Amino acid sequence: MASLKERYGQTLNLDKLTSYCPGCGHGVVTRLVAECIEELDIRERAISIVGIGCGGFSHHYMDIDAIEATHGRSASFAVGYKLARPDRIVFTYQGDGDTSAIGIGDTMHAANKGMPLTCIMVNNTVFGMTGGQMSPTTLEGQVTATTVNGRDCSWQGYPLLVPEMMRAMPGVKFLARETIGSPKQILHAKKSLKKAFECQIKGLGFAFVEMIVPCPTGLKMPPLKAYDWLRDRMIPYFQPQVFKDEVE
Ligand SMILES: Cc1ncc(C[n+]2csc(CCOP(=O)(O)OP(=O)(O)O)c2C)c(N)n1
Ligand code: SF4
Ligand SMILES: [Mg+2]
Repeated sequence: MASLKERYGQTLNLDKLTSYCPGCGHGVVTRLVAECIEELDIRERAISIVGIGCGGFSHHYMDIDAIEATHGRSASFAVGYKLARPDRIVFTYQGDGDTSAIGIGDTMHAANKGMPLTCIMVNNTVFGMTGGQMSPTTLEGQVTATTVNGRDCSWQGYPLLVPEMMRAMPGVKFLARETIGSPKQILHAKKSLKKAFECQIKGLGFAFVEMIVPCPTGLKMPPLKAYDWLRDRMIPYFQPQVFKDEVE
């Protein structure tokens, strides 16, 4: 019988037990990223720059180089690293809080520079790691640890649509929002993640993929209910689409 390494390749580290909660979207995204790296044969060149949040453990489950950036600063770390080592395939793996709250300036300026980088934002609409507080992407009316009566957009602002904010930037060459609510959506998401890496391999410019996923613990729901919530509440607002594809 084939060993796990023979079946799944070198990138996915199956020796490590995951820290993700049952039903957490990070598990699926981490797996997809590892599969893309393996299939593109870039494991030796890839470096993951993780943010602070539950996805900050994603590099534990891949046998690749990694840097743990300070909260919100992954995109700036990536810019610096790529300038020093243009031969490397540099990608960020961050949550919605990391990318779009404390890190929104870093994210937008990195995108606007148009350097060949791959940035992955895993949006579960809460600060998962710290106990499910409101993040910039929390939906209108969504109850969180800090919006106990639901987010009131009249004074707390509206959920940020990060890819839409990048759309007009000429240096952004691949831009997509994907989700993981069904096998079909997962396969589509993998295509976009792969293109976001290919965009960098070909030296075309900045690539960004937002992944819409559930955080059952932050939502205080069992996994299946959290997936219903993903379908019924998150997807209608955060509509999956490929905004830009200049990779072909
Ligand atoms: C400078 C700084 N401020 C605040 C924190 C506390 N903190 C840790 S993780 C986190 C938010 C994580 O949320 P997100 O990026 O959405 O990731 P998730 O856990 O939901 O995947 C915060 C605010 C920190 N570590 N450093
Ligand atoms: S708290 Fe949420 S984001 Fe963090 S591991 Fe658990 S389900 Fe995933
Ligand atoms: Mg989050």
